[in-house]
Amino acid sequence: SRPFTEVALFSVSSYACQRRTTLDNHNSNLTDALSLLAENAELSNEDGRGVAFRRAAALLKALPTQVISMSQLRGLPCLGEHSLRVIKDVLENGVSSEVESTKQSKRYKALKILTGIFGVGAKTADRWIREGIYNLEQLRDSGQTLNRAQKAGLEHYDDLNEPVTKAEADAIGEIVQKAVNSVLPGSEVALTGGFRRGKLTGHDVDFLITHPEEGKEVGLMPKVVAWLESQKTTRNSYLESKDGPARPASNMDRFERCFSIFKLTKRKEQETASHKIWRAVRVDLVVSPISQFAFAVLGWTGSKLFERELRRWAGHEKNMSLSSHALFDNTQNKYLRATSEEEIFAYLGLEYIPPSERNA
Ligand code: DGT
Ligand code: MG
Repeated sequence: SRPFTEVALFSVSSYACQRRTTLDNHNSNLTDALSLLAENAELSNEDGRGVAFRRAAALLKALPTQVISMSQLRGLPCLGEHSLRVIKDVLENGVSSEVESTKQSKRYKALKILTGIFGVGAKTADRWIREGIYNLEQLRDSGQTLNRAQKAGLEHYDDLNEPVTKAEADAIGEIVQKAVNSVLPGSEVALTGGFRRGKLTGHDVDFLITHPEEGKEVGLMPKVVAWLESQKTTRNSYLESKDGPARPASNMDRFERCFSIFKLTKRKEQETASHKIWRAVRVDLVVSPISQFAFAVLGWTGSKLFERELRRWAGHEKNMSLSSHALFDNTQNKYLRATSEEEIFAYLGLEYIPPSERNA
């Protein structure tokens, strides 16, 4: 038996999709530090470093208790040299010097501010910084040409950087349901993204739309958007802006997708001194044919790292290719059909992980 002074050692699977990661995180002091460095790497187009920090943070999120000593981490996967250095710093000094200096850096501050604009990604922000633009005032004064999404992003900057609550997500869900039912009765709307995982706030609200009859969903998105826009004259909540390219369309995404901004009417008690009776909220709409729906639900529920790990597991461990559309078995050279997330996990040889435990 071990001496009682020894701290518990953890045993953790190496892929995040093999683990159950709930929202209660016993190591937020460590995961906040690593997440900030991940974010900084991603904003600097250093994706490899970003993923390494994200994996390390995800591993710590899955631990059942708080880490108090480096010795507890011995033998654990996903913790690279750099991440271990950051963890050690936080455990010994309360903060990581690298995190502190990143937070203070002019470049990080500018990247945060500029990418906080709807429609502005790391590349655009980087270009602006090189042109001497570090904040919104300098951007406004610079005379830079902004696309439609970016103009809306700048106009509604404060609203869009205010976290969306679950109550707001539900209110928007009702509007989307109404829009979809009006233009194509029988259509179904599913809440995806962070709110499906049980998060209480989010940076946007994600919905997936389908119809039980294959093919009926074709051309649905423009109709939904037109319906939402037609509500502009009423006091109800409506769509303000759409289309992008808010994020570059990856070749994985062949769905009809619409990044949009909703004007959500505030309830009486939420009205502020400014007497603004609505607030802007980001809403991400995706349409999927019913035959791909299970893959789409799985692919859009997240977290982003959980998704990435599922695809890595499929490729490296199962010789399969997983996307938000399908699962292809390279060994059998065929697509594997599924009508539920449970079936997809089973094909992948993984224990089923419910959405609330995909918060890697
Ligand atoms: P949030 O909104 O900050 O609270 O967090 P999430 O988890 O809702 O993240 P979000 O809204 O960026 O994306 C929702 C999920 O959709 C995300 O967990 C993974 C997936 N996703 C996001 N962007 C893409 C994309 O470009 N392609 C694919 N296939 N999936 C994406
Ligand atoms: Mg989201």
